[in-house]
Amino acid sequence: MGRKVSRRDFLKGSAAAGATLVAQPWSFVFPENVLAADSDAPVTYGYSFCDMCNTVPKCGVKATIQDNKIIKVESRENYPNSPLCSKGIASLQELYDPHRLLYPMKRTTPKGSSDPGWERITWDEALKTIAENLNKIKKEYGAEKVMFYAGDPKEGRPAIRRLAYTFGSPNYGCESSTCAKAPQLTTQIVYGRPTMGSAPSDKTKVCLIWSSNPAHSGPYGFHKLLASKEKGVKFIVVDPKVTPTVSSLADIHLQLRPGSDGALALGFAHVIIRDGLYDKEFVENWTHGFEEYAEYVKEFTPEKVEEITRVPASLIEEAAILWATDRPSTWIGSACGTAHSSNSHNNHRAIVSLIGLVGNYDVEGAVTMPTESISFNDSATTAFLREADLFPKIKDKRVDTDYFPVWAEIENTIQANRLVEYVDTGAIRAMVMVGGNAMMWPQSQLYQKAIEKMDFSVAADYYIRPWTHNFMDMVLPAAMCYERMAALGNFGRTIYLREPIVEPAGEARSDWRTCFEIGNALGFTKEFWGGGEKCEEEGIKEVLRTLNVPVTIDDLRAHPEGFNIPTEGPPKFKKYELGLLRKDGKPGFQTPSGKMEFTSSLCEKHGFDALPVYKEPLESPVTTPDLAKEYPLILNTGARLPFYTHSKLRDLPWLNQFMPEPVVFLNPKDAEERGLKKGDSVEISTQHGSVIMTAGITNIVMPGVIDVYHGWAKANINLIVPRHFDPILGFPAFKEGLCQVKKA
Ligand SMILES: Nc1nc2c(c(=O)[nH]1)N[C@H]1C(S)=C(S)[C@@H](COP(=O)(O)OP(=O)(O)OC[C@H]3O[C@@H](n4cnc5c(=O)[nH]c(N)nc54)[C@H](O)[C@@H]3O)O[C@H]1N2
Ligand SMILES: Nc1nc2c(c(=O)[nH]1)N[C@H]1C(S)=C(S)[C@@H](COP(=O)(O)OP(=O)(O)OC[C@H]3O[C@@H](n4cnc5c(=O)[nH]c(N)nc54)[C@H](O)[C@@H]3O)O[C@H]1N2
Ligand SMILES: [Mo]
Repeated sequence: MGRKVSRRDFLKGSAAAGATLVAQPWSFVFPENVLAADSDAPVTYGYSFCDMCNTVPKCGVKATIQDNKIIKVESRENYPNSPLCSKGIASLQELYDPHRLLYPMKRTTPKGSSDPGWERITWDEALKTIAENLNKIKKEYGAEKVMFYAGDPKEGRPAIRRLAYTFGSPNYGCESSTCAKAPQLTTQIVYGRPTMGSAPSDKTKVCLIWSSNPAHSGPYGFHKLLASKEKGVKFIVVDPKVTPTVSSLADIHLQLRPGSDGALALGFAHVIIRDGLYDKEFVENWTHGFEEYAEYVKEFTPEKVEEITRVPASLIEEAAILWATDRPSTWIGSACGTAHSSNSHNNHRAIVSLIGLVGNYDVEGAVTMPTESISFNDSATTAFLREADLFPKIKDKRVDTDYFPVWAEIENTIQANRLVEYVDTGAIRAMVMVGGNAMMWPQSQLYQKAIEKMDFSVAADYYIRPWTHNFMDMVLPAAMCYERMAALGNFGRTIYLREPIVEPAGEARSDWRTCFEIGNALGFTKEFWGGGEKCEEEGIKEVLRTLNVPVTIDDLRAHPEGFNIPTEGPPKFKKYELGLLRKDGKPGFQTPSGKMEFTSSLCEKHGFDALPVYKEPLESPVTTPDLAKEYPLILNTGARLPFYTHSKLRDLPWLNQFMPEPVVFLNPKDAEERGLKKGDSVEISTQHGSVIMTAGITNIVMPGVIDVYHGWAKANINLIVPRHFDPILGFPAFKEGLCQVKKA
């Protein structure tokens, strides 16, 4: 081990780095003193779970601790998810990164200056300033003018949401406006309940993975899919790219043109109905709008669908027949591939309608709903969130209703993607953000300006991220997962409590504590337990007190291996027959018609297509042929990399080595046509501007499409992504705009 350094030296070193962190280039030299604690200090072990990919549930971690420093992380034994991936192993490099934000900071220059002149302040000053600003806006304009926002990090969400509703603003939104809400709300519209699909069980014969690459995006579950494959489950994978999921699982790979998913799904339905392979009993008794749907899909012959999607007609036939006949078959949906399209809701609706069409809804081995679930919502309860009592009184003041009425009718969190418009119209004047990123929206520069224009804004983060925080008034240091309590983790009916295993760096605080302290400073002392060191624990107790199953914090503490709440009986299936899906206890579905809806009553009510109508992407050779002459390539952005999470982790040396610079992948044919070689510096342009990246050339990307990773501050692809939103649910078209690539 290296040089011995005391804890005091270590903290001194971190503080010095903290003071200069903004101006630093992101060069990271892993300080040897961090991992080498005093060798005579006793070794202890701590148990935690990883938060590096912001996915819940997480992977279990066993940490070796010496002198209040974690010196090693490894997989936790006897834990439902344990394979630590590269990100989990590199979590120590983030924990001990000398660039971390350690203290509250306020800007000292006017907004619009290139350097905010960050100056360290005390927590007391920070909380006082935040409370003064928010209460002033509330008094002058109304509490609803303050937006509360959480990025992809999930753990702080219950706390900030409780803060929003307690303060009196219904305007809590999160990054799911660009992400998982698309499949969730779509299935809710069709079946009355949100789902993103079900992994195969022992009964499953076929698994349809539609635009997801869990080999990269969900390593904790991917090995289970490999095991299903070994047991004989057949896989159909729909993806424009030859991903590792395709190469390791797919029996049939449907390599479609991005954004054409709706047509492909309607083509499946065409074959299934034409051949009489649908579930007649289910369709007759439990569905709404089938005749209209059956009539509509007649035009989607395999030949026509081949023309639209580029998938060979024979493969469409083969896949549709396999899906319909080898039952039970299950579906795994994605928050990305089909969500990020200008017709995302209807495309998704066409896909998920295929589940009911073949009677694969809530059948063992197919797409199932939990029988006795623990009522967690965002890792908390609706009572904890104040969603049940306070939100209904203020919901009329939400800002998104006129823009996205379908969303606003069924979902309490707001659709945040119109932030630019909310600020421009004066509907939003201030923001409290927990772990968000302005670079994640299309035409990010407009969002940065919108944030800058606000009267007041504050964010909590692990780092100062100039592309977001330079436009704000204040940043607060967030404690990382090993340093903080909350939120509860659960795998089905087994609940885990996570307590801090090391002290927070500098003055970093958990997002729960930060939100509770803000609430307290705003005057809601009772609701936030007076703030202070114990308030997170009080918050957890409140979650447990309002849960629908009996469990206390002491139970959880006594069961570090997970506290299991037994079910009352075996799982039940076809719950629509048993009256277990509707609030009134009657058989059927929690939709306006009480049935699974091939034609959506809700969409129709708000003036949208009742059928899942296929529409071409707003930019495509078909819709905008003139634009396509100048910009002939499809701009497909944001596929997940196994070693980065969005913009995060890009400067950790153990991870950065895998892709140190922004890369754009092109098919060899497109590269050759443009005279490009691997490693060339290239300019990617759209009608909104250009960014420079390094060319990678590979035939895993289909001809005519480029594959670009998002989240690079030095080459933010979202600067040039068109600001097209799905008209029904508001998802951005990250995966289908038109572009050109040239040597730079
Ligand atoms: N390592 C890592 N893991 C992550 C994340 C991360 O940043 N890093 N992010 C997390 C988050 S927030 C999310 S939302 C999930 C996303 O999880 P996934 O949805 O599995 O992630 P992607 O890699 O975006 O997979 C989408 C796939 O869709 C394909 N695709 C692109 N366009 C289209 C299209 O038009 N149609 C179809 N059918 N497919 C298309 C892409 O080629 C890609 O293979 O990953 C989560 N996991
Ligand atoms: N072009 C394109 N754009 C996309 C996508 C795409 O596929 N293509 N995908 C979209 C999707 S699906 C998503 S989910 C979004 C992701 O959007 P974001 O979640 O906004 O993106 P991140 O870059 O992960 O930013 C998270 C920030 O939170 C900080 N952070 C991490 N953990 C914590 C924590 O626990 N507490 C606090 N306080 N801070 C924390 C990080 O340091 C970072 O600054 O991007 C969307 N944008
Ligand atoms: Mo996401």
